[in-house]
Amino acid sequence: MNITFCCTDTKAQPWLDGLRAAFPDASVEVWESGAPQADHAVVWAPPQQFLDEQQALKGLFNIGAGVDALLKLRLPPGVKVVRLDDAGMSVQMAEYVCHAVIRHFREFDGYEADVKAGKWSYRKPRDRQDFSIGVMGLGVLGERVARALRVFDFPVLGWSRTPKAIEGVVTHSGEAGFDTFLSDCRVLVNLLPLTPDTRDILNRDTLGRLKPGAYLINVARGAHLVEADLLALLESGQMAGAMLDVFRTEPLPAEHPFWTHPKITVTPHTSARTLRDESIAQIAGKIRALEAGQPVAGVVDPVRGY
Ligand code: NDP
Ligand code: OXD
Repeated sequence: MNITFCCTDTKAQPWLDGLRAAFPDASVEVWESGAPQADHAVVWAPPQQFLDEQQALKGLFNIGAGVDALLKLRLPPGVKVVRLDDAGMSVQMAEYVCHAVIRHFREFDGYEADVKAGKWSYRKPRDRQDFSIGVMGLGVLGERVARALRVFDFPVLGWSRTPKAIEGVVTHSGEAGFDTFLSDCRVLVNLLPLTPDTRDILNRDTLGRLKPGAYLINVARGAHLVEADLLALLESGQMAGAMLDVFRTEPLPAEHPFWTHPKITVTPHTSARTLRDESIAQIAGKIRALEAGQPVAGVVDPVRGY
C-alpha cells in the first residue's frame, strides 16, 4: 500500500513515523510533484496540483474536523473524503467554550482589571436562568459542548439541520426553528461546518435577533461571521462582547480591529487542536476498514458539504 502525506503548516516527520509504525509494510512518503500514485492520502489544505496528480486515491483523510478547504478543490473521481471524528477535539472544545461562557458570566475580565488597579470590588451575581446559551451545530463537537454547558445549570438550546434529541437541551432544527432559537439566546456558540448554507450566517440580522446584550463565541470558521456587522452591534450596545477563535483571514492581520477591541477576546485558531497520536490511530483504523471494504465513520457527503 502507498500512503502519501500532504499537509500545509504541519511538521511531517512525526506523522510519517506514526503512520509507518501503523503500516510497517506500506510506503509512507511526503508528497512531491511527480510522486507515484498513492492509495490513500493524509492531508490538510493540500494544493489543487496534489489532487490533480493523485487521481487514483481511494481515501482522502483530513487531519481536522472541518473539510471546507478540501471541498473547494476538484477531487479525484470516486475518492472518499474522511474527516477526523473527535480524536480528542471535543473535550478541548468543551473546555474552551465553558471557559468563555464562565469568564463572561462571572465577569472575570472586570475583576482582573479591578485587581490590576488595586481595587477590591464586587459585582452583583447574574441570574443564570437569564443566561440561555445556544449552540449552533449539534454534531461531534456541538453536542459535547451542549452537554458540558448543562453541567453548570445554564439553560442550553441547540440548533441543527435535522432534528436532534439531547437530554436537558432544548433543540430546534432547520429554517423553521432558527428564529425561535436565536431569540431565546443570550450567548451564541457557533459550531457549524462552513458550507454554502452557513457562510455569513452570523450577521447583523441574525445576531440582531439575539437577546439584548448578547455574547458571541465563534469557534467554527471565520467566514461564518460578517466581521463589520459584529463591530456595529458591539458599537451600538446591542451585543456585549465576543470571544473569537477563527477569522476570515488567518493569521489575523496586524491592523485588524479585533486585536485591540475592548469587547472582543481573540485566540489563534486553537480551541480544539488536532492531537497527533489520537489522529494517527484513528486514520490508521479507517484506512484498514476501507481496505477491508468495511464501513468507515466520518465519510463526508460532498453535496451536503460536511
Ligand atoms: P459535524 O459535521 O459533526 O456537525 C455539524 C453540525 O452542524 C450538525 O449538527 C449539522 O446538522 C449542523 N449543520 C450543518 N449544516 C447546517 C445548517 N445549514 N443548518 C443547521 N445546522 C447545520 O461537525 P463537528 O461538530 O465535528 O465540527 C463543526 C465545525 O467545527 C467543523 O466543521 C470545523 O469548521 C469547526 N472546527 C473548529 C476547530 C477550531 O479549532 N476552531 C477545530 C475543529 C473543528 P445535522 O446534525 O442535522 O447534520
Ligand atoms: C478543524 C480545525 O477543522 O482545526 O479540525 O479547524
